[in-house]
Amino acid sequence: MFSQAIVRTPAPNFSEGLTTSGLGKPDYRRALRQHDAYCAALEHCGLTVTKLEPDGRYPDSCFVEDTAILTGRGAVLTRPGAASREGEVEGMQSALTQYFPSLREIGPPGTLDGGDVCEAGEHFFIGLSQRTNEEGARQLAKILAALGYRSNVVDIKGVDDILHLKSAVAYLGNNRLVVTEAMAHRSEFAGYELVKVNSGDEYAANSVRVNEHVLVASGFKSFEKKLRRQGYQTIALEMSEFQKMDGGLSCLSLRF
Ligand code: CIR
Repeated sequence: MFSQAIVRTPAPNFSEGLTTSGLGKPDYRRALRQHDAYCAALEHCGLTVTKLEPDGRYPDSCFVEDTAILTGRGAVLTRPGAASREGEVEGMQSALTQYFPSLREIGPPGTLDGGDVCEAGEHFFIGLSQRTNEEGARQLAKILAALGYRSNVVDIKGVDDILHLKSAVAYLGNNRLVVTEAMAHRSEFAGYELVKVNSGDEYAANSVRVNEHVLVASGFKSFEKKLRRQGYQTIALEMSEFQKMDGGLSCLSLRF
């Protein structure tokens, strides 16, 4: 069960962040409204939400998930793979120390984005991507092992159109993973029950289980129905302005 979330309000220069989506420039006012609705949904799921101030030095800083890995046994500060995002970690460090007094960290030449790390109970999948390199993954695996967790890497560098592992994989609990078609046949996920998103609906894969609910991006009715048929209570959230910046639901918060 999660009881807390940390988010950072998008800064007015949010549209100057990194993106490959080709979906156009996000509307700042609408992004703020979508962010408010996201925070309200987390509160509805029972979490206390800490909202950090917008930080215009880093236009991508609302995507807080990339700056840290939080586990039940300790936390790790990342070293984001995009140079423009490296400085975001410092701000997260000060927000996290009250909850996690001894923070571990990923050091150079390792790089790792939190979006590449998918927790599945006692196991962690670590994506190797354009942002997370082998050294970053190796350092994280070592830290996780010291905390008593298992992990393995999932190389996604050859998978088209995904920024991070969690763009295509989400853990629902009870040995169940949401996956896109591209990930459904990967040997790393054999042994899990797979909930597939339809081809064309890939953006829906980045869903987030939060206590009794699953947050899903709005506009993917058939995926939402599939989750409901499996007994999940879903909350659909408008994400259009974050999608334009390559962001999904999970990246907007750190949950613990
Ligand atoms: C970036 O390219 O870093 C941001 N514009 C989007 C980061 C999304 N983060 C995530 O999916 N964990």
